[in-house]
Amino acid sequence: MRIAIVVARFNDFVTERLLAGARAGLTDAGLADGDVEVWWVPGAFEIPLAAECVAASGRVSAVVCLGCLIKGATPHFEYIASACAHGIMAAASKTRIPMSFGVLTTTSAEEALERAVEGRGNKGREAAEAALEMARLVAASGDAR
Ligand code: DLZ
Repeated sequence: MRIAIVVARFNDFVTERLLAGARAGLTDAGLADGDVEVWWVPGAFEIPLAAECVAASGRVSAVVCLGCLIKGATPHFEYIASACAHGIMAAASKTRIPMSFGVLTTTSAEEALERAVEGRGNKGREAAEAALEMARLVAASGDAR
């Protein structure tokens, strides 16, 4: 199985940790480093298009989407968060490739860091596990690529 991770650079002091958690989750599930491709994008707003592009390439069974929106620092937080969530769902529906939502929406940097701890509780790891579960489900349904 090959998996893509699309990760936003904005707030990379958090997203780097989400990426590490996602990579650890995929490694623990038996994937080799070579089975994982990482796409960096500027911010959460750009995640859906990159996720759709990599899904449409036919190379991957699922896409893990990682980002971090911090309300205090982002006046148009709701717009970006909503566009990101709806865009990811639309991209998954269009390509029929599962995409998981590991995009934090918090009120402070402290809250975000709490969700990016090492090990269990890291939302990047949880998003990777969800993507794998969905990829297996889609494969079992006979709709696998
Ligand atoms: C512009 C912006 C702001 C203010 N805040 C965030 C954020 O908290 N998290 C995030 O991932 N991206 C943010 N961005 C950047 C937008 O997602 C996008 O990259 C830019 O508006 C350029 O299209």
